[in-house]
Amino acid sequence: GPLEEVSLPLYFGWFLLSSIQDKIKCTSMDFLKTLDTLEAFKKHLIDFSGKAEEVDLEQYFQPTGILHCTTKFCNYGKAEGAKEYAEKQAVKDSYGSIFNLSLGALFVTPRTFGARVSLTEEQLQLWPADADAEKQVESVPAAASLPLGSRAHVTLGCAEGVEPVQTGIDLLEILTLQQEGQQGEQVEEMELGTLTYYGTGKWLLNLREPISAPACFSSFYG
Ligand code: ACK
Repeated sequence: GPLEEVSLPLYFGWFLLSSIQDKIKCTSMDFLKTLDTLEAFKKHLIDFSGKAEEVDLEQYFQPTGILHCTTKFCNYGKAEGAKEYAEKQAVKDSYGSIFNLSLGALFVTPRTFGARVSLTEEQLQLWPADADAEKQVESVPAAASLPLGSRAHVTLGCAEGVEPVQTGIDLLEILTLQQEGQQGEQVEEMELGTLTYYGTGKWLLNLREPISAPACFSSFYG
């Protein structure tokens, strides 16, 4: 019936607890502020904004709501595999439980700003079985050969007119370059970690100390 049809959420995921949300927002804003001032960043500004003019990254990326790591985008049941995912035993068992997510890197592209999440074996149980299909992003064909869970991320901000779904795609692009053996250009040792440039506006900061983020596995209806 119609009730069943609306009983599936927009997405399932881990929702960061509010104390850690504040910490991550501070850390990520500090990072943007620093990135903005680096000569290396200014040198590649044209890739980033299409203009050689300065950008204020803190303004450039707009917040996209509650910080979370999407596991399964269900689109209220319209997405492929949504029902199967919701019925998984691991999903039912873990619903409402707290997990510790490990945020190992921050990344910036002309479109999105995000944090990479490294999932544990236990957390991968909640990663959708059709994630391989999800990795088959048209723009990143090589992403299909990346390990399960590679797309896991927290969206920290999007450029104007960019949808949050882009953040995971941008991450897959960077990981694909790494897997293909592209070392990138190590540009800076920052207090937070090592900053690498992967070309065409793609920046990755490997955090010296991963951020451990407590998060509740739940769903969002909107
Ligand atoms: O930042 P995100 O992970 O990217 O969180 C939001 C959330 O679902 C609500 O929009 C993500 N999202 C949207 N569309 C898709 C999709 N087709 N595949 C995977 N994740 C998606 C978006």
